[in-house]
Amino acid sequence: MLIEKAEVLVSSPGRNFVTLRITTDDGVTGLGDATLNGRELAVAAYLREHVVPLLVGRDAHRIEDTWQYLYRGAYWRRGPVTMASIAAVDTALWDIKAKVAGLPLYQLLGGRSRNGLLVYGHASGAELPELFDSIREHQDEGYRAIRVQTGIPGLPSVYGVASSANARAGADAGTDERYDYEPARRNAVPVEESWDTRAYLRHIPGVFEAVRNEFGPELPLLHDGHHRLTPIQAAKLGKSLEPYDLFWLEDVTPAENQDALRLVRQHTTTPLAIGEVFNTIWDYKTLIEEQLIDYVRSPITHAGGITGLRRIFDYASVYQIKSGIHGPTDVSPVGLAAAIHLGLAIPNFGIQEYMQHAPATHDVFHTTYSFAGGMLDASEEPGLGVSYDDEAAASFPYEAAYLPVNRLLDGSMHDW
Ligand code: EZ4
Ligand code: CO
Repeated sequence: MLIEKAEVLVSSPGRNFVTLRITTDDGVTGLGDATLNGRELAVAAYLREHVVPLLVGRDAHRIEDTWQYLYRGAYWRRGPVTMASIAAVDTALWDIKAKVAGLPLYQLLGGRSRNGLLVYGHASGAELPELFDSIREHQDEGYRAIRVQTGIPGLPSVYGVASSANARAGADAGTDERYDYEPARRNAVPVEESWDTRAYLRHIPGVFEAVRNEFGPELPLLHDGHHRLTPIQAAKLGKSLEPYDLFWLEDVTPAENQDALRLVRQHTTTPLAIGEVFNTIWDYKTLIEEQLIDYVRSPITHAGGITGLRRIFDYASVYQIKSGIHGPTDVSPVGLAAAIHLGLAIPNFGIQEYMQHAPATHDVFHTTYSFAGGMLDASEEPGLGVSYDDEAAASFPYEAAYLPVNRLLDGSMHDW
């Protein structure tokens, strides 16, 4: 079974997505997600110019060999553009293999280890009353675990806080509003936000105290620090949140420095999750071997596909570290479906992030996975169970959109 064609599909149904579709000589197709928020066209070019020509004529069944060929064979290894491209090829080939077998993909990954995937959703509010409403709305939709993000006094806009109108309705293309729940905006250049770490550290513990008082001790709560703290600030935050029993505290320090987590770990028992911007197993080496984290956050889309991420999870499982796959709306329904299949099969599943895609996204990506009772599950359709509607995609052309950048109050650039 040879690869006959590979198409790079760029569309913007609710937000920008890059999708790879591989077709074999006997007409079987597979999909892979290669969306890299704010750098979409770099991945599309990498795929079109440097990967697609290498794929045509290869044996579609040789998934591991193709992965090694694209990883080792590039000479210039790793990085989000390369690894998102490899991820798309890998996912599309798994989709094809499962379709040929006539089985849902999770069956090829070892079969079902659980009935479904516990997910968490994103509640947010500028102030406590709005946050409480958002938590209740999520509970009403079935969510059984909730990420909590709030406004910070003195800062006009803060990561993770959706404007309430958009959080309910989703944003329309071309408006000045937030871009499909997420912080990226359709704009030729990134918007600038401001940041004050001391104000954040003063405010957040009181927010969690209020949420626990309102919602009780059982509800699993999560929080995302979004890479903004120094190690000692992160240690202080983890310690100050201990009374509120978080499920996890995410991305407390900038992700490049694995050693930073050593200091954080020495000071707090709050569970730590990291890795949504990591793309290979090497980014986790110190963190996993020294047991400095509790959850691995990379998505299939950015960490070399099912082949790349499964290897990271196997390594993590040796140290009782679990999965916490990134599931924002900037991972396409193809990337999410792949995460669901992998999450059903692995022994060390932790939790799956789930932000629901906009209706326009589902006009292009027809999905078969289900969300009920706070759990995601794959369908029994062979492969990933997602198809791509070219006709619908034609009415959603790419439009530049960027994540914001952050400045401290004195104007210095800071991590966003
Ligand atoms: O900012 O996916 O945990 N989720 C996150 C996301 C990221 C975006 C970046 O593209 O941190 O909201
Ligand atoms: Co995050």
